[in-house]
Amino acid sequence: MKNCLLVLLLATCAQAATSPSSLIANVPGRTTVSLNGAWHAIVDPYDNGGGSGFFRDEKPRSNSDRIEYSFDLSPVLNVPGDWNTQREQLMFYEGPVWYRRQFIYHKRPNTRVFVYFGAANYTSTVYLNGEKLGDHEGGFTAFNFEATSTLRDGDNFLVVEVNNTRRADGVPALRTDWWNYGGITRDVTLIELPAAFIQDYWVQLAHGSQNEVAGWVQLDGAQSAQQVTIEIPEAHIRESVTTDAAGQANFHFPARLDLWSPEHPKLYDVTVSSGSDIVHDQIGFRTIQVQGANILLNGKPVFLRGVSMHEEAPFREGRAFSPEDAQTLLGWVKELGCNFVRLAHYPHNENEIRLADRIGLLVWSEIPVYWDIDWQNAATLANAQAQLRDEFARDHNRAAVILWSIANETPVKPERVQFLKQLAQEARELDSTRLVTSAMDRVDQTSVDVRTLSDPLGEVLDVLGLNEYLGWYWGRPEDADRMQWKSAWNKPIIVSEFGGGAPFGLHGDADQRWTEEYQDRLFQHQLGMIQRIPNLAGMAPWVLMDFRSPARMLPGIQDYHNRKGLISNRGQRKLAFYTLQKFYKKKMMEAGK
Ligand code: GCB
Repeated sequence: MKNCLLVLLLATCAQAATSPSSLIANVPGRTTVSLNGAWHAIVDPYDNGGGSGFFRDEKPRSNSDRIEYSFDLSPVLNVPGDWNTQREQLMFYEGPVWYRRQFIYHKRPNTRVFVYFGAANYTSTVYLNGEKLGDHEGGFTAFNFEATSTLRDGDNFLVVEVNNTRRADGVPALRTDWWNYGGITRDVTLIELPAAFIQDYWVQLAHGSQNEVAGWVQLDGAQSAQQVTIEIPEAHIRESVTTDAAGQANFHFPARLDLWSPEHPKLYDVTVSSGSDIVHDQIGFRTIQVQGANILLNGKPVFLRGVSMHEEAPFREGRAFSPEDAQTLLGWVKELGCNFVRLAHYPHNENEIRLADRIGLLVWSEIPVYWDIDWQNAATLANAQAQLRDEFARDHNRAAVILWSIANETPVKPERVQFLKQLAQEARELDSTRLVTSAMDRVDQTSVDVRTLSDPLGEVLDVLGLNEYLGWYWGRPEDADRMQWKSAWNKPIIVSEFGGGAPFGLHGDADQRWTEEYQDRLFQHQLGMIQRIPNLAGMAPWVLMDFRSPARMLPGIQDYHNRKGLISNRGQRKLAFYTLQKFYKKKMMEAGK
């Protein structure tokens, strides 16, 4: 109850807040020019390119000129795409790569142009026609820079230095259990906009209400107050508001809407217009709240039948990036009988989130505050906060997203709680309408067969994520039959990870590690135990599909892959896939879904 009140208070503040990021709502329907495709790329392990001015893309003007690089003579890398899986020598490469793309652009009057990157891992410096547009840090969030005055009519060239060197002060820091894929991993687009345009908007149900819509619109470049119109034709809604001096307008109006849910993923066409700018989006409306140990979707308790997944490409190696990748991965999630997916451990690409909206999957979205990071470093905190803001900026209109996860398996120590408290606060200031969570793995051994979740971070979360690997990293699978769980808080618990590794096709006894039989046995005992966890509101076992990891070296078994997938990276379902599927089908029947 106390929580609800707090959330309600914050709700009022958040709904009056302006857009927190300069990210442009890159919605379908905007006029865009794709810069995807082949980019010439120079691999620069000693980082010579900055000093040598690679961003100028110079060519020798005479026979005696000394220019010690050439984009024209360098091989190409495909964008979007990680570099690691495009060239064998780059599989383990960590360092700078310089990308160059030439393109022809015809300038248009009264048009502003932004260059938009879906993501590039980990730092990026962007230059257009030899001039720097800006820098970005963070491997999984979108960013854009204005290019209007730097663009030329005719030939242009864009140079991007992308560097995936791991950093002790980075987010994530030096150690992860996933591949450090480098490169421009998501789409690159030029977005054309009028002089004054709709930078961002938030259209959603007012906090705690199922029949009022509330939100804001943020204009960029407006010289005076402007009228903004929000339309939801199917619901007979047409509302106009006027922006203030900062180009912002809040709105609040009654609405009768068919609510979005996994069983009924209803999306409405929503139009926001102002002056000559208009955006078309498809938006679902639903509420998500916590009441005691329950998660309520549209006011009713929901059990989250989920699975965790990485953004790893099915059937080929590397980062997933295409709508087809998303279809395959989320298709498997559906096939398992899930209504929920944990997109670990960083913001996934927008294709996945939009598809989840369309097919009805509730989403746990996470920033890569993973294991140990530089908790006492103010710049690291600022970086994590910026990643959270950028994640929110891109996805806040998506009904599918219900949980912001601020961290995964972070060590219990005071400076970490301090850091994460500030992130939780940031998440709530940005968005009071969703729930804040984190996956935690530190539990107390209360007695031989009792474990208690008492990580002090639990205090600041709405929903507790529990990563427990009973039967894999500790104990035997059968120990689950006796194990009891307690929690220091009366809050919903999601078992956010458990699992065990088995390469597809390795068969043997059920007590032989690495066999599909062992993995399956582990799942069978886990599923019995999990249902006895008090306050259980959902689960997301580890993991949908095998994925690459530099930390998994065992030859013949892992070969640099984490094999805890229920499906191999060639799409083969393992025994445990069917066990989980059967369990979820039963849960669905019980819930009458
Ligand atoms: C975890 C981590 C996840 C790892 C997994 C494992 O607890 O959250 O990133 O990949 O365990 O397989 O050990």
